[in-house]
Amino acid sequence: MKNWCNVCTSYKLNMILHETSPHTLIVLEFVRKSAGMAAVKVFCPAISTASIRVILCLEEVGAEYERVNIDMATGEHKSPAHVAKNPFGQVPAFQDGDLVLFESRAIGRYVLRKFKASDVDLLHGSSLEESAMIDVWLEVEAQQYDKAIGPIFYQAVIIPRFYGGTTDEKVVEENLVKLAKVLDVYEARLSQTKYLAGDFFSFADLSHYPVTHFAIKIPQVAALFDARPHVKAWWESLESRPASKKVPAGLPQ
Ligand code: GS8
Repeated sequence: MKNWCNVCTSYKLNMILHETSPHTLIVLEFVRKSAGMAAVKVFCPAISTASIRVILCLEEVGAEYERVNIDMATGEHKSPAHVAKNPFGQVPAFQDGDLVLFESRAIGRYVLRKFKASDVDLLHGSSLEESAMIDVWLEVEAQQYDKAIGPIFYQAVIIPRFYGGTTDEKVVEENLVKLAKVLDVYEARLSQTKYLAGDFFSFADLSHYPVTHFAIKIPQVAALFDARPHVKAWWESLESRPASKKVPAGLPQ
């Protein structure tokens, strides 16, 4: 009985889980597959903001997953094989057995529902009120925040860096004004609650992480955060999460 542990459900499985030789890892893979537990797959490059949303969800819940690289530089995201998974020819795509999904926020919700645990439930499905507040701030992220910070990031970073183009400063300026107004709402909200949906970290907070992680390196964006102490403290708490540390620090050269 010395190999028995609290998390394993059978003695045999326990034996397998606690052995690490290549042979037993193959056995473990066989056990996982025959029990319908094959790792889920995310089809994406290492760096793409929408894809990082999905990866963060998987990291937060501690799920096993495989990232299948999609080389956007060679247009692999437009290949028939990828378009069969994401009909818009975008990343990410996701697969769990026969289920194929696209749209990072929908994939994130699926991952968080599938792998939720009593101590890790970023959707608070057992509370009607809390899950409704998470939905509110997820909508705000997609409809207000992303629509302001996204064009700033695209113009100030992606266009010059990856397309050799020139930043449209007018678009940047207009969206900095929009972002400032959105962050004023966040500042008021975060002066009342530690996180957006309440005093608990949720998918609503997580969903802001990917684009902000890169865009906050733009000085005008950083200045908007610095000028709002509650927003800044919220951002620092998101940055300090162990899952966030898995996100590549910078864009590829
Ligand atoms: C957006 C996906 C997207 O724009 C989602 O999954 O959340 N609403 C979708 N993906 C970009 C990469 S940035 O993460 C993409 O695939 N761009 C290439 C293209 O549109 O051709």
